[in-house]
Amino acid sequence: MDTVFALDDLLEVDEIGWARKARAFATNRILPTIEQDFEDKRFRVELVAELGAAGFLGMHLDGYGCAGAGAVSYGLVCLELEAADSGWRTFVSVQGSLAMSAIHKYGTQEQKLRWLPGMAAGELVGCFALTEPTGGSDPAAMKTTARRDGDDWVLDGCKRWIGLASIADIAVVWAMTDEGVRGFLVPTGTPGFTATPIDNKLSMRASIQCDVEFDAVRVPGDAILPGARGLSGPFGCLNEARFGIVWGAMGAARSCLDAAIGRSQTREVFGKPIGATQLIQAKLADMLVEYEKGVLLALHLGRLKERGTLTPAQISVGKLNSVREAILIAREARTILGGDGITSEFPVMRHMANLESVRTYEGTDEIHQLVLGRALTGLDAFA
Ligand code: TGC
Repeated sequence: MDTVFALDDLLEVDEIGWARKARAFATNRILPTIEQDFEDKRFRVELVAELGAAGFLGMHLDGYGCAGAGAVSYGLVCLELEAADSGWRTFVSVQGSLAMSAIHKYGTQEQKLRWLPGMAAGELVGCFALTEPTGGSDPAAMKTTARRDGDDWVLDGCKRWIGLASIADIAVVWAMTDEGVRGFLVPTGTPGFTATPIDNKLSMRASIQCDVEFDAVRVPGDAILPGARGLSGPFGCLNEARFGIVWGAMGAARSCLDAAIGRSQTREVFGKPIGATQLIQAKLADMLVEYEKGVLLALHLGRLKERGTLTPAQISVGKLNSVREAILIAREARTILGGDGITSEFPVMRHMANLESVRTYEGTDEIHQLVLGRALTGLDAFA
């Protein structure tokens, strides 16, 4: 099921090319094993280099081996990958939108040359350590510290829900210093750095999220990202990742809608396919309307991003809408599938479970509501 509004008519030829490439990757490399991988809690690390070879890692960045593609192309790739599984879109987000973006935006030339080409190729993996065990919504309250010791920095503290940390080569770590929040590049082999995968997840099971500890982790003075000062540093990267989610969640929604349409044509109840009943058609129509609206909103935000005018509040509109509606579409799809909808014969429960994570990371629904409330009223309701 592609958009009934002929989305391709609104896209450039190269954008359609990126989308087709990502759909082929998802179809051939992710979908054949994803149900079993989800069941087995298996992250197929061998696909990382293939994603790099396809040009998907840091694809919206310029130079250093990155593809330099437009925002809409990047969004379409996120949509196609997340139509297979949110875990793989998350991988591309953490690597490209968070870790690589941080180095690209705030790093020295030396740091960029050291890390970005290998990360773009999928030879090196990065992670982005911001969220702490006490919660992710208020990074201003972070307890992880970095203190000067001679020419070095010494980091202490804990982070939680850090994607890829146990397989990462380099961690972008946000820590409180005497001069506020700063970012550091910490090779994960540094003594005192420990990453432990969180094992009891019922969502995002085909991807890796970790607890991370810093026990007197010593890095040289030039490990600091000089271009990032204060929380605008990590938030600038979260903007990139949230933008990818605006598109990605619609991919999960499309997959659920596809499953529901297909099943409605074959599942017979009361002597005819349920797709021939008005109740089911009404559900499918409502799901389609929200999917089409979500994709068109994503495209609008993508065009604003390409023009350089996209604001954080506009990203909040997109993230809030896409994930919320994708969850509703997944739930409605499940009802159309009946009891079979709770099995792994269909992708719907897997998407539904994954989307609960997507709803929570990169700013919860409530955080985005408050960002928008502040934009509308000029009044800050966070504290
Ligand atoms: P506030 O006073 O609003 O701002 C502090 C400074 O940050 C700037 N800023 C932004 N800059 C760029 N983009 C944005 N979206 C920005 N939002 C704020 C702001 O201009 C200010 O700069 P400056 O230079 O004046 O200091 O800060 P606040 O503490 O009141 O923030 C409020 C709030 C709630 C919006 C913010 O804290 C927030 O967005 N919270 C949610 C954080 C979040 O999304 N956490 C989840 C991260 S997911 C994760 O860590 C896992 S990574 C994925 C993985 O590994 O799998």
